[in-house]
Order: sequence, then C-alpha cells, then structure tokens
Amino acid sequence: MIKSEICEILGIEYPVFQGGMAWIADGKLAAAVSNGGGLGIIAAGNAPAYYVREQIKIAKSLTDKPIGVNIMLMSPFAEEVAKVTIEEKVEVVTTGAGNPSKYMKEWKEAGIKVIPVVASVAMAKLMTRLGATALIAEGGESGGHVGELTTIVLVPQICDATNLPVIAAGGICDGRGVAAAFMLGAQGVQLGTRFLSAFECNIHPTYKEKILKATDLCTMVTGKRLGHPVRSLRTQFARDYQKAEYGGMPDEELENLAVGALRLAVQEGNNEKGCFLSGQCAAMVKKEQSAAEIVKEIMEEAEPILRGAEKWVK
Ligand code: TUI
Repeated sequence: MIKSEICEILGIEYPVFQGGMAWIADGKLAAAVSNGGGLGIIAAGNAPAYYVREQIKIAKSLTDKPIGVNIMLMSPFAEEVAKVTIEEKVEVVTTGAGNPSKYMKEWKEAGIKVIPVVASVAMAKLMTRLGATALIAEGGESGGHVGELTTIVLVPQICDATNLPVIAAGGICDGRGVAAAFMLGAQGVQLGTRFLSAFECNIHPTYKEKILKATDLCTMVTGKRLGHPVRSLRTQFARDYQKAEYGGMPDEELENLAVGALRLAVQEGNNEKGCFLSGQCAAMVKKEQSAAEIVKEIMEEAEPILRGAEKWVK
C-alpha cells in the first residue's frame, strides 16, 4: 500500500485528490471520493456562496471523512465562498486560477488546511511562506484553466522550491501516472478527467460519452488571447471559438461567446455552444466505474510499478 505524509496530515487513506471541476464536482461526487479513501473536493467555480454551502451539507450528510472545497479565485463570489468554508468548518480548501494570499491568515486561524494550486516556482515560495499545508503542482496537460508548464517539468521544480508535500496534477489518469508523479518527488496526485467517468459524477450523458470516446489528440487550448487559456475537448464550439479568437473578434464579443458555455456542456451536453473541459488524458479513460473503484484501482496499479523500478538499477 502506498502511503505518504499527506495521508496523515489530512486523515485520508490514499494520497488521491479529486480535482475541483467547476459545475461538475458537487457534494455527491466529493463524498463518494472521500468514502473511497481519497480526498473529495467540491468545486465552487463561479457559483454563489449559498450553492457551495448546500453542497458542503450534502457531502457531510453522505460521509464522515474529510472533504475539501476548491475556490476558483477569478470568481466574483470567491470572497463569500471563502467565508462559507470557515462557517461550515470544511477540513481542506484548495484554490485555483489566482493568488489566495489575502485569505490565508483567516483560513489558518480557523484551522483549515490550505492547499493552493501553484503554476510557478514564485507562487510556490510565496504560499510556503504564508503557511500553506501542501501545494498542488498542476501542469498544462490538465483540463480547464492551464498554466504554461507541463507536469513533468513543474513538479520537480515545485518540490525543489518548498519543504511542503507536493500533489501532482495534470495528465495523471492511471497507476503509471501515479508512479511517475512519486518519482518526480510528489507525495500525492490529483485527478480530474478520470473522475468524469465515475458513476457518481453527474454530467450529461453526452459529456461522459465524449470522454469515453476521446482519442489522443482530442483536446485543445483556447482563450490565450484574453489571458485565460482553457483546455477542452475539440468540439464544434472550441473550433468556432478558436476561429473567432484568431479572426479578430473584439474582446468583449469573444468573452460573451464563452458565457454559460461550461453549464451548457455539463447540464445539456450541447455540442454547438458547450465547452467540454477535459485534460489530455481523456483518451485513457476507458470505462465507467465508481469513484471508490477509481481511487483504489490507480493506487493498486501504481504499487508494482514503483516496486518494479528497481529493475532499471544494475
Ligand atoms: O483553476 C484551475 N482550473 C480551472 S478554473 C476553471 S473555471 C474558469 N472559467 C473561465 C475561465 C477560466 C477558468 C476551469 N478550470 N486550475 C488550477 C490552476 N491554477 N491552474 C493554473 C492556476 C494558477 C494560475 C496562476 C494558479 C495561480 C496563478 O497565479 C497567478 C498570480 O496571480 O500570480
């Protein structure tokens, strides 16, 4: 069995986080992952505080294990959601798409373990200084908002920049990815795309089908021009957006094009207007299974791979 310091720090069985996917990672999915021994994480995305509070209550009604809330820092509701995490006494907060410095003191005083996503060495150093519990190093293979660096170059650099446990994210889908992450110095992994196929993941059947049918070159990055690069499946919407982006559409119109696109993908499976966020590893997601099975399976796969690494050393 693979154990690391992060398991003791958080009181979880397996060092596996479920990524905080906006519109997707609700209380039910988070509870299923936590009940499976990993860390389930509710995504706040762009949702207001009352929604996040509701999802925390749902998760807590389904599990006694620790759960996390992911705060998307570009959300207009980030501040009120930050308060809700304190009021509802969630065990862990993860952050993404920005700098959470101004919340760190409050969270720490409330006894919340803070695990920010960092996409650079500078941010890793700052978060270490401000008292983060651990760091998530998320490479650009991931779905959604992506940083510049890939997982294989980001993780070791973040590990060198901090004495905190590092969780690797981006492109990790099975036991091979888990083993590789540990080889790079990580003590845990975060997976998003793989959990899209979980029975407990409440996305439109069309979304699930697209993930299960995806092939190696199925994702693309759009949104660079406006400074918010986002990885999604290469659908009609993504192609149209890219055409508009490089065809000189004014910024405001381009922004409007994306409004509501995540919801249309998740709730309606709308191919023309929906934005189906996905990591590059979609092609490696082969079957539907329970969240608990996913957690257990990837960790059981990783174990013989890590043990077998000795065969390379003569
Ligand atoms: O946040 C994510 N992935 C996301 S957020 C999201 S919702 C969204 N909707 C519309 C436009 C954009 C996003 C969908 N997917 N991943 C974590 C992540 N954080 N990746 C990269 C970063 C990051 C980037 C810059 C973290 C810190 C950072 O710091 C910048 C600074 O302020 O110095």
